[in-house]
Amino acid sequence: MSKTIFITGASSGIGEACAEIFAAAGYQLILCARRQDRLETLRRKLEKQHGIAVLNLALDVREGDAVRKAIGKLPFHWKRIDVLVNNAGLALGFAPIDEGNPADWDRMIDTNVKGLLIVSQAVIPLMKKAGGGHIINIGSIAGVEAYPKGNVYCATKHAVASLSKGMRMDLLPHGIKVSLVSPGATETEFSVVRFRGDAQKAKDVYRGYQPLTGADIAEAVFFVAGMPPHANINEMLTMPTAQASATVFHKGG
Ligand code: NDP
Ligand code: 8X3
Repeated sequence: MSKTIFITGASSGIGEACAEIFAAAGYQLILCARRQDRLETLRRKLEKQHGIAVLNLALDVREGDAVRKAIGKLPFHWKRIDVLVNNAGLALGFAPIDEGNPADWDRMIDTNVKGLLIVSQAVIPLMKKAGGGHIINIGSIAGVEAYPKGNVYCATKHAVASLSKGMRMDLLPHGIKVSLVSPGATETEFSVVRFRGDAQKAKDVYRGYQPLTGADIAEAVFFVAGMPPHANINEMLTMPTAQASATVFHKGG
């Protein structure tokens, strides 16, 4: 029987690339994001290319009732979720703490931290019932070290790192693995969102060096998910070769 993976934030970037790599390996996919049109296009493409089944959930991970209802109503043969990738997330703004926008803080905390909790809490009972599973949280180099003007985004990713440790302890007796995959600079729509559609500013983030792609991180997630049942990669930090820390890059090399 083919395995099932549930990916949040599958309409773009790292999540979309995860959908591609797991579909190619024959997984059934449950894809979640707010932009239903994008999910539909992806569903049609992957079902045709790989002959697998895709179930789309047009959901905002911040909306607890809607998430719980959608997961509660999953058809019987979609209830065995082998892997959950908590990937939906965003940064908004790039400003010193005293100049930050509290509405942006709310959205980052609600999506990156509370959204991950809401989805996990809805999926864990299904994994427990099945006797196991694997939760892969997408952290960041921003969850390893803070950087100037990254304050609240970095704090949310530090929270994801800490929650991954706590979840691993709590879920240990249930055979549920918890892994943290933390990317460095990855060229997706991340910076376009952060800079509110300013494509030039977003492009500048990746100028002068080769950033990671969503596909690079999908490879890391796929590797982590493919470990044998008795082994778990607790944490994996994957960086562009030209990036040594959150702030140290070799540009123009
Ligand atoms: P993208 O902007 O390309 O993708 C973000 C995805 O998250 C989209 O599919 C978006 O879908 C989804 N999303 C955002 N908010 C919500 C929400 N409230 N409910 C459901 N889905 C949501 O960025 P990335 O692929 O780069 O980001 C994926 C993850 O990787 C994030 O957690 C990010 O913090 C992390 N990361 C990214 C790095 C980078 O340099 N790009 C580096 C380190 C970590 P939609 O808008 O359709 O809802
Ligand atoms: C995204 C990477 O360095 O912009 O998590 O925070 S960074």
